[in-house]
Amino acid sequence: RENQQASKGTSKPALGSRVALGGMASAARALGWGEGLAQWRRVALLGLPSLRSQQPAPTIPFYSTYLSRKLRKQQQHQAVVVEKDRDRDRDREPKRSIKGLRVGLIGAPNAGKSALTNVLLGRKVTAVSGKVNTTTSQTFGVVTSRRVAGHLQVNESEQERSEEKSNECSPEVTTRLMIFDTPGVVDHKHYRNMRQRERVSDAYATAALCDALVFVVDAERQLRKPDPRVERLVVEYRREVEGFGSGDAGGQAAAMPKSVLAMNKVDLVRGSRRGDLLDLARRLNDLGSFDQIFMVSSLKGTGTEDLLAYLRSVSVPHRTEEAVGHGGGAGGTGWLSQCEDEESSHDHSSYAVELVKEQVYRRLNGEIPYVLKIKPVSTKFLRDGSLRIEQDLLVNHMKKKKIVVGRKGQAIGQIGCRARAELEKQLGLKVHLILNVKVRKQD
Ligand SMILES: Nc1nc2c(ncn2[C@@H]2O[C@H](COP(=O)(O)OP(=O)(O)OP(=O)(O)O)[C@@H](O)[C@H]2O)c(=O)[nH]1
Ligand SMILES: [Mg+2]
Repeated sequence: RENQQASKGTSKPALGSRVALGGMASAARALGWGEGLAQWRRVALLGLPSLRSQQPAPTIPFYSTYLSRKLRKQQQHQAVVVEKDRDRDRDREPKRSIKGLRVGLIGAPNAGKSALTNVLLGRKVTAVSGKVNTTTSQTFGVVTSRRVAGHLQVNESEQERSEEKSNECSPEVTTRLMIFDTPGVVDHKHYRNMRQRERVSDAYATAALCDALVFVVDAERQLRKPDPRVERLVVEYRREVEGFGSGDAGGQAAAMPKSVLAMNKVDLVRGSRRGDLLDLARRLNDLGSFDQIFMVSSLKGTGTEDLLAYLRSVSVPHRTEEAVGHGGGAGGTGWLSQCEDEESSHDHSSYAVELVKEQVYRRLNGEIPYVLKIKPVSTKFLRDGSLRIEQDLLVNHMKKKKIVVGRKGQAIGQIGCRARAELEKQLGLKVHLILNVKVRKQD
């Protein structure tokens, strides 16, 4: 096509060879040689790749020497121009640096790890409920912030990011925090069953891959009725994490991870009891020797900004974004490229499961939330842009099915309504959520 354009005299001289041939073709047409020369031009074109790769031009005696010399000259000239352009762009681009940190939230069941994860991420990624062991496997989310000329922007969209790039010459630092929520941990003596053992292993194994650990404690509970099991965990969790080792050879996680104590639920501590928080902090620090201690409320969002600022400040620097894209190199920060692609461990389908699960834990009592399995059936976008999600809620007995459905379908109706509302809020689209309650076949 370019040759045809060239012969019409409309194309830009991108490749010297093509212009030369196009010129020959139009000259031939002017002389009335027509088809014969067009044919010959096709033969010449077939020889071009070898000219481009600077091999000696084959077979076509008439102008091959002239052509290859001319081509080579033009190619050299173009290479110089491209190199100059690249240098100029590099000088003009703002100095960019990228930092990252994998943060594992760890602690006893119900301490508020999931609630704190969601607050740090600024969106709901993991289920929160008042029941213990709501989280059964690790979940992560990524929070990206950029500091451009001293201004902090958190989780900005791609569009904003590219607009910002035109703001040249301002130094910018991108920080990605990959925040992992983990199942609640208990010490070995308190394993109730194999599933709990697996959950605890999952939590420690995740923590072992992190560069910083946030040990979350329910401060109000610990003040009201100090729990010796939690104190034991504070003493032992580091050893447990080290026991799982780091699979990231040569990575940052091979170094001792930073450890932070987050005293959560401080909003529940009122009046004179607030002074006791300092004593509790001192006592826990004696047991766990933390790098920093923060008093936070995941419910009200207080103190969480300070925690985020600290995590950003201890993030591991990386040279350039290019290096991140190539697996991280010696810094062991290859995981940062995963962060670029994935904002969280969920796709739409698993995210819907998480939000339905949250409502199941909130609405149903006893053993039902623990025996109920949620199985995604289908997730698809409809023509009007809305999302249709269908899930099966499987229980192991007819009686339990009746409880999940509720009188006149009230229970399942409420679960569905609330989960759908939360999904719509979080995803920003219309959602049709279909929940089927079924008795699963006994294995
Ligand atoms: N008042 C108050 N309640 C909180 C706070 N953080 C969490 N909660 C509540 O504590 C309960 C447990 O919170 P989760 O975030 O699910 O606790 P978790 O540590 O993830 O629990 P597991 O997943 O079971 O290990 C929920 O009812 C939360 O609403 C807080 O800062 N203040
Ligand atoms: Mg949880």
